[in-house]
Amino acid sequence: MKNDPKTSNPFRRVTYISPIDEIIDNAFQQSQAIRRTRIKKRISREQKLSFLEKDRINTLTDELTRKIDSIINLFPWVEDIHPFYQELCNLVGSVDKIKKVLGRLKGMSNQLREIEREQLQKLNDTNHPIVMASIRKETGGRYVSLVKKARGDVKYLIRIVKKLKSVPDFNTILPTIVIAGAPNVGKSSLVRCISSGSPEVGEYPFTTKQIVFGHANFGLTLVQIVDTPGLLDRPFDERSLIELQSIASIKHISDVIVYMFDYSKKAELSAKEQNNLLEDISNEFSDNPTIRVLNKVDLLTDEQIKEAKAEFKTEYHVSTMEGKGLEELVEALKTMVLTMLKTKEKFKDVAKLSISEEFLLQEEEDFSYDI
Ligand SMILES: Nc1nc2c(ncn2[C@@H]2O[C@H](COP(=O)(O)OP(=O)(O)O)[C@@H](O)[C@H]2O)c(=O)[nH]1
Ligand SMILES: [Mg+2]
Repeated sequence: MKNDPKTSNPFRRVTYISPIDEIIDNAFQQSQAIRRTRIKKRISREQKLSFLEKDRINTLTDELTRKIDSIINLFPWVEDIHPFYQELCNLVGSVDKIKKVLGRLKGMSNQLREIEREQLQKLNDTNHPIVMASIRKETGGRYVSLVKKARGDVKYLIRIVKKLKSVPDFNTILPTIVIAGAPNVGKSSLVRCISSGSPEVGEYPFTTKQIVFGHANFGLTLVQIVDTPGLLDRPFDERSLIELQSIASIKHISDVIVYMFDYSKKAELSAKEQNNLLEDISNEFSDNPTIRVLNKVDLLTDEQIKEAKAEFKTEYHVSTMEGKGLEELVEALKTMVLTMLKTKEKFKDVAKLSISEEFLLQEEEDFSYDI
């Protein structure tokens, strides 16, 4: 499931897009490397030269169109990708422009073939060696002036892929737990603590901070857990349009929000600011249930934990540093996710998640979370 381009980051499969100048240089090198006609028959010198020039033109055209077509084929079909990844495209560029650019490249590839037909026809009409060489040179000239026009377009695609490749491989159909809270509350630490394997470190295209992204095995399904540095950690009214758009993109994949509080002396935001931020997030993610977690209890006295509980109305009290309270939190998350599997529209296609039908048909009463 992880490598299915329909559910994972579609930009990861784009291996390499050659810049236009590299495509041109390679094509000319290949074409110029042909020194002798590959036709062995006993034919006149003029005919041999004519075959040689044809070979060179063919090679040049093939190399150019092959490379340009490979860009078109390698690039994800933006209309088909998940809205989450479409929004990311619109953050670093625009889906409309990508479509236009790919359309222009397709047109260019066809034009090269047309020019080739014309020029080969001209070659057939002469048996003068100097004219033949000049037809081949003219073909190269026409190709270069045409293909160079795509320099900016290809650079644009390279830029998009570069930015979107570093986004973690979010699976768009797995249940997703998003960790929010002020800077330094312990979001990344929590992802590390509750992930089964070693989490991936990546970037959203719109933040310079690293995000930590992991998976946890909840028995009947894998879930993905992701933190949100620089996004869900400040009051919303201080945000730029791009940040708001970024937050909107996360809404496409999030199912549960874990909001973390810090009541220790190290807290970056005051208690009031942390509560305000939670309010902003709850409003924005109104479709997602929120679990309130107090972290860093190792730094607090019992009295302070009580105060924090009253201040933040927290349900779980943990220390990611000492591993305290995490089992209870994970159990609560499991319960929430498993209930969602049964009820949420997003998960109705059970086959994709490899959850047994039997499980989904069970009555709520004999539902066992002990998995
Ligand atoms: N004492 C204590 N420190 C913690 C705990 N959890 C995280 N930290 C520390 O808080 C800092 C920020 O943690 P991090 O996970 O990077 O926070 P993020 O910015 O929300 O992702 C790091 O220095 C962690 O070691 C905890 O439970 N107790
Ligand atoms: Mg972090």
